Formats: sequence, structure tokens, C-alpha cells
Amino acid sequence: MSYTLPDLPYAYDSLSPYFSKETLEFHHDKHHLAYVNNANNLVKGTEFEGKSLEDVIRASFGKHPGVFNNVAQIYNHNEYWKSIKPHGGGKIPGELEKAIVDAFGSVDKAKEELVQAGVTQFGSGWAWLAVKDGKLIVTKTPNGENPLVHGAKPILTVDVWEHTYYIDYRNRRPDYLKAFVDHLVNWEYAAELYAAATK
Ligand code: MN3
Repeated sequence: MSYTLPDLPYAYDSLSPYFSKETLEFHHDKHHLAYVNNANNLVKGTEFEGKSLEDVIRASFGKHPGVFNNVAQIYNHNEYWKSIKPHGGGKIPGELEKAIVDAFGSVDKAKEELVQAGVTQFGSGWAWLAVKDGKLIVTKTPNGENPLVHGAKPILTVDVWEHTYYIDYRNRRPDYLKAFVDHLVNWEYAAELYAAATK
């Protein structure tokens, strides 16, 4: 079974004004698709063919950079599209909000740390809210890397590759990240992942 590109879970114009239709068309239909196609070509006839994204990510990290980069980027983008939604960034479900306050002091502080992680990720990469050893952490990773290879489970995924924001925000990565935490985050999905990661 080969990897497939999941449909965007909302309309291309539904994240406006925070993301344009053009951004989502390029990001989903071209960038995300390219990782899917590359990964399928690279795993064909190898030990990785037919294995789940998570299994391949863990098994190829540090050993097969081509496979790892493309398969991890499929997973990261799958999670990214679910980490945002139209009219996002609102109220955080109770249990996750409590965990965030326990871990970071306040919701604002957690958002600040996430923005800071994204701003300070030099070059391409990702910022994350993740669960490690039962605790919520903010972390960042370069290129296609993700928390799965560091023994953590992602609950919120933030793409900081330039292709994410350059059409709408040009070089203003901090403005994109501010819009992300205030207007785009799908906290219900993060809460679902948090519950699964801590049960
Ligand atoms: Mn991307």
C-alpha cells in the first residue's frame, strides 16, 4: 500500500485572512504532494514499503535520510492540517487548558513559548506542543525531524518552513506564528491527542 495525500479537511479559502487560497493550494497540492510522491518512489522495493508512517519515521531516522525526510514530512503535514481550522484559536478544552497552565504557568505563556520556538528555529523546520514522559513540552525540530524520534508524542504541529507563510506574510515569520496561535489552532484536535498521549 502506498502513501496517499489526504484531502485538506476544510475549503481552500476558509482560513482567510490568515492563509490565502493560494497558500493552501501551493502548500497542500504541491509541497505536501511532492513528499508523498517522493516517499512512494523511495520506499518502493525496500524494507519500508507497506509500513506505517510512524514505523518508518522511527526506523529510518539517522539511517536513511531520503526516506526519513519525505516520510516524516508526510506525517508532519498530515498533522499540521489537522492542527489548524477555520475560526481556530478559541477556547481550549478544559483538561488540556489545565495541563497547559500546570506546565507553562498560563495559556499566554504557552503560546509565547510556542511562537518563540518557531521564531528561533533557524532555517526550515517545525515547532511543537508535545507530551514527553507524561509532561507537556514546547519543542522545535529542523527540516523534517519531529518529536516521535525523541520519545515524545506531538499534540500540536506548527510548520515554519518558508513555503508555509511566504505568500501571505513574506519574511514575517513572527506575524504568521502570532496568527497561528490566536486564530488558527484547532485546540479540540490537540486535546484529543493530549488525551490519547496521557491515558
Ligand atoms: Mn510545509
